[in-house]
Amino acid sequence: MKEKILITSGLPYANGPLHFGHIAGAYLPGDCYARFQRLLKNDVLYICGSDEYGVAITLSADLAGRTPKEHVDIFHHVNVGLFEKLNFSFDHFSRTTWEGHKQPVQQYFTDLFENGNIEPKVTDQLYSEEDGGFLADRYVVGTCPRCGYDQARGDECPQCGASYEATDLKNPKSKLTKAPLTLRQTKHWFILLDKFKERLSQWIESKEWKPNVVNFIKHYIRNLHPRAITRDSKWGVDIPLPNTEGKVLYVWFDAPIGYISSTMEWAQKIGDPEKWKEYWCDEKTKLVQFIGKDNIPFHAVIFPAMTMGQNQPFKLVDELPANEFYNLEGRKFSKSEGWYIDLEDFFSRYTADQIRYAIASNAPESSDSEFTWKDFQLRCNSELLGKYGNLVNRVLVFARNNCEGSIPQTLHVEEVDQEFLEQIKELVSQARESYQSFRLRRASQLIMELAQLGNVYFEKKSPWKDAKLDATRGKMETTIACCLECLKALALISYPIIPETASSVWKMLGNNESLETVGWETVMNTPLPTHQKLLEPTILFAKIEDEQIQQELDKLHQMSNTVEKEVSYTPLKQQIEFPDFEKLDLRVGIITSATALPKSKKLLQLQVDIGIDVRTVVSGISQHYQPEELIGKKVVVVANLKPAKLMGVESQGMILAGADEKALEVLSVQNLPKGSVVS
Ligand code: B3M
Ligand code: ZN
Repeated sequence: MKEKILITSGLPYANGPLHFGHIAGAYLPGDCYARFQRLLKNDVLYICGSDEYGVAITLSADLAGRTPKEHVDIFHHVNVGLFEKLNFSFDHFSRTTWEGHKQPVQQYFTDLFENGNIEPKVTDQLYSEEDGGFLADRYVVGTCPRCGYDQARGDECPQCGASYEATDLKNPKSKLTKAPLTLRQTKHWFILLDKFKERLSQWIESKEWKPNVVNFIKHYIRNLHPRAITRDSKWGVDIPLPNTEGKVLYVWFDAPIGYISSTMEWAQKIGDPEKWKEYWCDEKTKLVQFIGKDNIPFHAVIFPAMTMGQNQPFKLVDELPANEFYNLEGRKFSKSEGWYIDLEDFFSRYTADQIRYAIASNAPESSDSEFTWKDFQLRCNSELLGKYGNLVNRVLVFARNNCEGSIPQTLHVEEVDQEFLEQIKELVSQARESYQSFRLRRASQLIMELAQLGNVYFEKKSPWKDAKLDATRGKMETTIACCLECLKALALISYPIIPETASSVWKMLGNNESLETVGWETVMNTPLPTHQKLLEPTILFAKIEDEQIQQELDKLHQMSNTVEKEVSYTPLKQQIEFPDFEKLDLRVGIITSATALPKSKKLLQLQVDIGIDVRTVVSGISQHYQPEELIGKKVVVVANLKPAKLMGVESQGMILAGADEKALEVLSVQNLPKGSVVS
């Protein structure tokens, strides 16, 4: 029976270029799954689109000096371009700024509102005269209520990590205009999520999702409370209520409905405008949503609650394969920190299949994983080229030279051949299982196991020996026919991950119809037709040299080093007169002893010889220096500072040091003798 499968991948924000980290999370697994299900001849619809509203977008548009629309136009096209380069097979890729998106979004709101699941509430929010409105958290900076850091963000402090409401900040200011902010009352609408606790808990019980996903959701459901679904902004879907100017629906309210509106746009595009309902409004549809783990609450709880509380018979998600994070060489991908791969550059040297395979074989399925250039090289050279490419090439070249370039007969099937054919079938069925259960890593392994099986069989049967004598020709032909069966299976099971390569192997075997047209069952149950003409084999993968990988690594480190790090400098103190400065008596002194002060984490007790006398100085540097490394060091001492008691010890001066948040360095001189005056 044909299954109806609606597949979605999380809608990417049109707010910047996607990178391989995103691709590994929500996209490549979705595309491989869609391709696999099409091979099974299921009724597949694969939907995605750009997520184009929200404050994150207006803020980056403002910073870039563009209107939000100009901004999303740019990144929508950039991301569509990337998906094309990676051979993605979406049936439709829409945008939430599409005209038709509004209607279902407003319908959700109206239904929820009329059903008593949405209520307004008046709250105090930060308002800016100068910016002409209320400011969302991301637009606010101020002084951290916990540590006093004066560049704290609207929702959290980068210095001490505190998280709070923007209204808790001291001296809140607009990030853009620096204007001071005041509190004003504003009305917002809240979805009463707590009303759905019971239904959500029951619904989640029936799901056999990954344990970490299910546990996370159960915990999340216990703590549900009303959540604001409107914002003070002009960029978003209008609230379908009177007197709501200057307010729009929150991006996480409209975005998931983008899956539905994208399907509606698809139906219009194919000239059958009602057809979207066959997917969204049919209990028999299987809805599979691919996302990154940070999107779990919205897909597993909030959107399902929204759907439960409105009036259309829309599907709830059936499978939620949420992936962990995928990093780059031990760090998060970050364009602003120069830690990324330039994709234009990447695709000028490597192919979509190479990166698709590298990501799939190391996908962040049960824990975070990462892209490293070394791993990429290894996967491409020893697996794709060394195992897969090698088998395809040696078999096809041999068949051209020895079997008149067509598929030979299998007249001499012996036990080893029979066994080989059985093993092929077994690996193919395991691969099918793996794809079905969203395990791309395992599927990638199986592809290579199958290629290796073929290579070992070819070696073992040594058809080049049998080709020499007429008596053994039949045996050689059987060997090659079996090898070609192996290539056929290899093309089939590798198609979801490396579709371009798989399709060309399939064609080289002389097939005209595409793999998807023929389908998994038929491919496996029908032997390749005897005498079918083989095509000339072409090179599938190029070797990646060590120097190339070294260059990639050098480039990455260079980019990250040249990025100017964002630093906030301590403000300058008030100006002083020269006589004020002259009062200081600074001397070069040699540290003659250094010991830790008991009970103090920071202080060291030093003896410093400044020529005139030897004095005790207590200095707060023990977290940065071992006592031994200080002995003999020539430092600069403030020699006329009034003595002060620190932890019970009289300190007769101070040594100069420079410091930032992390590092501290004592100022020292090289050649001057002790007692020298510093001025
Ligand atoms: N754009 C978040 C993200 O890219 C968001 C997903 C929306 S799915 C409806 O992580
Ligand atoms: Zn702080």
